[in-house]
Amino acid sequence: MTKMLEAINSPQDLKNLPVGGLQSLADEIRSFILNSVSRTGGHLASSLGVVELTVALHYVFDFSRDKLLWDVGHQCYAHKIITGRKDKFARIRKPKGLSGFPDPAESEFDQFTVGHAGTSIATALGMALGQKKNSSKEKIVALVGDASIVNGLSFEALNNLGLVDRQLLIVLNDNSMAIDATQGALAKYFSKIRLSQTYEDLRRTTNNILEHMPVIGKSVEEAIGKIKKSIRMALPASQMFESLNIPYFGPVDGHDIASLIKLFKALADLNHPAILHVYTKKGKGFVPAEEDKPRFHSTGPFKMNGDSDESDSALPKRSFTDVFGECLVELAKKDKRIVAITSAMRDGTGLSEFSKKFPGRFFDVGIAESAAVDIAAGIAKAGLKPVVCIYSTFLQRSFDQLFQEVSLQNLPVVFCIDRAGLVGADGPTHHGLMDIGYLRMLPNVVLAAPANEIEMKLALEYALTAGRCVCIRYPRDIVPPAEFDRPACSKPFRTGRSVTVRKSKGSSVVIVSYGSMLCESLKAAEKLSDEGIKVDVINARFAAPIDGQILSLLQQDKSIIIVEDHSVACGFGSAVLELAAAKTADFADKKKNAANLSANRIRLLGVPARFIERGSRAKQFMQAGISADNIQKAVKQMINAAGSKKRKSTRKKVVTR
Ligand SMILES: Cc1ncc(C[n+]2csc(CCOP(=O)(O)OP(=O)(O)O)c2C)c(N)n1
Repeated sequence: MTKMLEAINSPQDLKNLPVGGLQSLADEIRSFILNSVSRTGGHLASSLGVVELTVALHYVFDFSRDKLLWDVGHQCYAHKIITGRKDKFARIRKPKGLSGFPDPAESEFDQFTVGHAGTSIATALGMALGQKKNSSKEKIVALVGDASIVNGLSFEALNNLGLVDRQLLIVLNDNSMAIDATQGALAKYFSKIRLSQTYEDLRRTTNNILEHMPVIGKSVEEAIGKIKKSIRMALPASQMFESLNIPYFGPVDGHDIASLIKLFKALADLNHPAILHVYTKKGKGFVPAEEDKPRFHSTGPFKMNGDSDESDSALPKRSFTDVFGECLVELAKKDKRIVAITSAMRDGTGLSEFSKKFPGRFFDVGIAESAAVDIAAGIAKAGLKPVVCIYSTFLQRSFDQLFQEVSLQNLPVVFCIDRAGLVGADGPTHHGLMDIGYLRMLPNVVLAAPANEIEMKLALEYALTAGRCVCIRYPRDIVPPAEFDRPACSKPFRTGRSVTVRKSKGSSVVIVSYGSMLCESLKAAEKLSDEGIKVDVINARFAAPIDGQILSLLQQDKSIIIVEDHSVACGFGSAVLELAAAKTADFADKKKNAANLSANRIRLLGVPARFIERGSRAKQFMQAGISADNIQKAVKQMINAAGSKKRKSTRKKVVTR
């Protein structure tokens, strides 16, 4: 670590430095982030871009009292370093280590655990309203990127800023990038302004703002009027925000610490919400990241020349996402009606190739998950075949659209739900553990999950010919190695039909696996077989509708262990239990013997109702209790329980006799 940074253990240490020394500190912070992330991986480019902004914010405000709200929060590394967490960077995004996002459990300087875009302005507004009621004077700052400010939630909050008549500063960090280039009309509007601005213009704007800043007795409106008059151009960005009655200042240079400090000092005293528009460069200071921003948005370990440095990079790794992307391209070649829609996650959802091959059939709608679903509904209504590619955790944003515009209309929209299940290093904000829950209650919606590469292809083929809404969920993971392929997995997908992948004569327990848990289930079955315990394994394939065959197992006197990479509550297993309960009632009505359908012969292995910390997926499986070892243990417990029940009932019989 370099000299200046060594002495920074809290924002107070930074405040003791002269303004003239802060750029050197920023440079040290930047190389600290770079070195550290090159070893651990993490969100790099956005964090490198906001170093000067972060230093200036901490110099002016006192965030042990004042409130700083980060949007998404992936760009908060400099903030973590300044707020006393630099020694923990070696374990960022690792178990028991630092979160890659803000986390109030980690530091008093963090307000909300975040990771989803568009929340900072609304939560800042809420805090401002609360502070106003409490008559407290803490300053509030929201830092939001140009891609996140166009999210609907941000706009709903901007539309309501008039609710508060006190200080609330929104710093719009404009780097003209989301993960890829920012999409949409506003992005074009911002970029037009950006292109028209020279470095000189930015400096002149800064000076003008400072010169005309409202002093006591002068209103914000008066000041803005003067600023506009004295600046050569007519500040078009201001028109948009001022139409919402939000005083707008900028654009200014987001890497000029001394100017930023002066601006923050001036704006901190306004008694009205305001926006400061700053330009920054994503990836600043690391040429490979400046040149390939999407690749360094979130990266694994890398070398200083930008090459990837994964220790096992020699192994060919194909993820479910890769297979999906390839397969969609193949199907789209044959069927011109297929179009793909994503919400600012083209690369993440595997659509890069599709977007290049079929630019006219690819729509990146920006961070606008709800709109993406309704756009897809409209496209389906027009007779095309929309494939919506969104991460499970972000699709949560679209529940009402899934209900009204898709399910209720019974429209054939295909949802490819990536990052379904435990996600590894991003942790609780990004786990996709609720999609089965919020989708399986919707009528007209089929839920499917492939277990491996071949099934990924078959599931997509099925979905695109089913003529109805099909949701396919798959994890952030590589596809299981070929040794886990089973012949039954090559059978085409048929609505609500499972496949039996392992059958052993004399088995009393069946593992019913949903989606990618097949691999863990088969590993468990192998281990049990080594111990002389026979189990069957069923690959359920569908969570809605559920294969009636699964219930018939209970009538065959078998115990069932259901395994899923999803929350136990409202998941696939609970769907089976609901069905078992309904069937029991049904059989009772028809006076059939329903004794064997009892729920105590079913055991659910899924993610419990607590937040699973970041770490590798393998570790998270163990924590959640869904690893091969957990499955093996559960089978043995079930066999023992069944054995002791049998022994008890035999003893009873002996006594009665
Ligand atoms: C609701 C939601 N959708 C998608 C994402 C994935 N995501 C993380 S960061 C990011 C880009 C954010 O861009 P911007 O706000 O401009 O910040 P920058 O990275 O440019 O600093 C996206 C799309 C997310 N976090 N939340």
